[in-house]
Amino acid sequence: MPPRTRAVFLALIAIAAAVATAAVTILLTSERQVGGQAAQVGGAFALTDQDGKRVTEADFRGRYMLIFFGFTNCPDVCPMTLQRIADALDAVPALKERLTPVLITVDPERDTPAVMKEYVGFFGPEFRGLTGTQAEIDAVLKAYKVYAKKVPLPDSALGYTMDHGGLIYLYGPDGAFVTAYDPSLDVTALAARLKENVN
Ligand SMILES: [Cu+2]
Repeated sequence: MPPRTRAVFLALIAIAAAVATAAVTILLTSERQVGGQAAQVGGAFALTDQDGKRVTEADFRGRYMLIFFGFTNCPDVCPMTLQRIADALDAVPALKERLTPVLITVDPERDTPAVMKEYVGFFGPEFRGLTGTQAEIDAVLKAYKVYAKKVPLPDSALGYTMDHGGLIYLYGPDGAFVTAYDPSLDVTALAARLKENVN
């Protein structure tokens, strides 16, 4: 190889190595960020349950918590998701001994403890419904990185609806984040994932 060709060749190898190193670094960094982000989701809260009792995350220690954020006036996503959670628990009854399904409202203005009690009662006696002051709910939404926004409905008796997002979050008996599920998972898939993650 003439010296000039050889120099170009070596330079190309050096560039390729630098690109590969950069790619690996980016991959490792993004993985670390995803892991770090997951670990930061959730945490402490102080809310009121469907019986009007004050509760914190510590009251759930020793059991898994399956948390979903929604509101009782939701026309579709919330009732459908809660029904799938109820059906998944019915499909694997052993889960009920280890896990408490929890609905945290994104609409504390209308979802009083009494309203929450009636609503979660539709899905099963094991469901807990948590509400609080607007400030308490805002703090929880922020900690769990859940998007929720009031949307006026001028032509409806409801007055407004809530635009909201969020996953179904699983926390372990020690309060640590385990995983999150897509709320659109069907009953079979959700039951299988829960069986895998709850032990
Ligand atoms: Cu909803």
